[in-house]
Amino acid sequence: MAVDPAETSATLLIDGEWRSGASVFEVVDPATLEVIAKVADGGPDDALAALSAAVTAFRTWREVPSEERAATLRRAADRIRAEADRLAAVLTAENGKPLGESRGEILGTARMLEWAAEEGRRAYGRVTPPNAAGPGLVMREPVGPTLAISPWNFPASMLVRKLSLALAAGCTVIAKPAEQTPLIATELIRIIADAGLPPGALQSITTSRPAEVAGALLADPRLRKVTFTGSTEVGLSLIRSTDKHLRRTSLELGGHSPAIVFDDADLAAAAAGVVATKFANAGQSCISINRLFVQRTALEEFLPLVLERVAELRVGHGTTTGTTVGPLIDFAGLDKVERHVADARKRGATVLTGGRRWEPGDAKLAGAFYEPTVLTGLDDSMLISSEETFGPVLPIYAFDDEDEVVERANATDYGLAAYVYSNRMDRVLRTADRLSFGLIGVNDPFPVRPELPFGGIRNSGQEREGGSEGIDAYLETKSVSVKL
Ligand code: TXE
Repeated sequence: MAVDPAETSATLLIDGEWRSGASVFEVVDPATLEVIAKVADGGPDDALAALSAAVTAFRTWREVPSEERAATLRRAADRIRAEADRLAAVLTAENGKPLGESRGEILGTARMLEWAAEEGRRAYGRVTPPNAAGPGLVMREPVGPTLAISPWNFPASMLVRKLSLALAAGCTVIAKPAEQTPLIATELIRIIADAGLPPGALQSITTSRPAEVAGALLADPRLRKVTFTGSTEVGLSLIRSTDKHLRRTSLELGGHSPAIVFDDADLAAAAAGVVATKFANAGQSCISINRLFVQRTALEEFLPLVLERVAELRVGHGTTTGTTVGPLIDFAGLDKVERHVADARKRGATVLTGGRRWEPGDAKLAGAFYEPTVLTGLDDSMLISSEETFGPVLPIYAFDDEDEVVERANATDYGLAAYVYSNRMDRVLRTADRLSFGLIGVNDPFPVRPELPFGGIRNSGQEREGGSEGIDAYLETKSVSVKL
């Protein structure tokens, strides 16, 4: 997709004004490595100007009735739906995922905005039974100016999840989109800001220097909240940044999701489900399956079903009709995938399909493509068994009984998503109870809905996005004791 650089260089939204930076950085199509745009490279001074505007805007935005805040978010949702095709094309151009996935992600942001609008109106407090002197009130108030740092893998949904809930709660937001995918973030921020936000309520700093920009904001106690989706390493550094000034911190980090297929499951549906989860976004998802446990008694029947589904996948440019697996975001991502597969091979794993870079047969497709890969013969000591691969590789492990598989599935430092395939209610309920993860999909490849809290435990994060817990992440609780 050709994007006119002149149109995209003013991508800093500060105090209601779109500004250019002192310099620009390039955005590439990860499938072809062609430069598709140049965007403003914001720095610490831009970020601090945005923070001052966010502090001022907070005084007024928090006083706007929740009904009006909700109406603004709903207007943005309508606009996003009306422009879904155009927005999907922008997302695919800089992220590489197939257009259908991009469209689904864009439509999901509209649903999230509507959910946040509704939840903002339900940010109730409570009244306690009076004591001898009078009642007690529990009041909720917005946390304050918030920094929202979002990643490139779901650059639309991860961004909107954060800013919709924050704005609905009455917070003001400075968005810091990932450097690989600033275009879709800028488009969405423009739509949401234009839906009726006052200057400074929503701002955006595109930058190629995330540590510097975030560092300037995090050093300033006026920033009251940071919400982050990305690597566990950066997430931990954000926690450390609160050692001088405590501030609310929501983290959505890496994952290492197990999926368990019991022998009583509908095996064809389970095969379709695990392949859908695994290869969505070329495996670059925090809820992607990293370990697929199949009951030994079902393995012989199940493996061909999985391989059939994998054979149907089509690697290519995200805009080509029929593509189901796009490129990895960059060659650093590809290196990690190759390292994991090489280590598994060296230690005795078998490659059932894939296991190498994809050869496009088209010189224009110079990006980091990898063939959809299925591995067996794995053991729990391999790199792939404990580190997040973030690529199109499905490792399959055999297990014998429920107690064993639950213990192995839980043996990870991460705790975001887990999947169970079974038609036995007792198994489903017992396993869902015993799996120690923030989200569990039961016969469901995508256990993500605005109504359900999304987030992980252990090194996968803290706080939740979505559900009624989602708005709590942007509210403080205040107790008022009344003496009449
Ligand atoms: O993440 P980073 P990367 C995992 C996944 C992936 C690995 C590395 O395993 O392979 O992390 O990906 C911003 N202060 N996930 O390098 O660097 C950055 O600009 C403040 C899981 O892309 O964490 C971007 O906006 N911000 C994941 C965001 O952090 C900083 C999504 C994510 O980038 C910063 C992405 C700093 N010092 C990666 N350094 C998920 N949970 O879905 C970078 N950033």
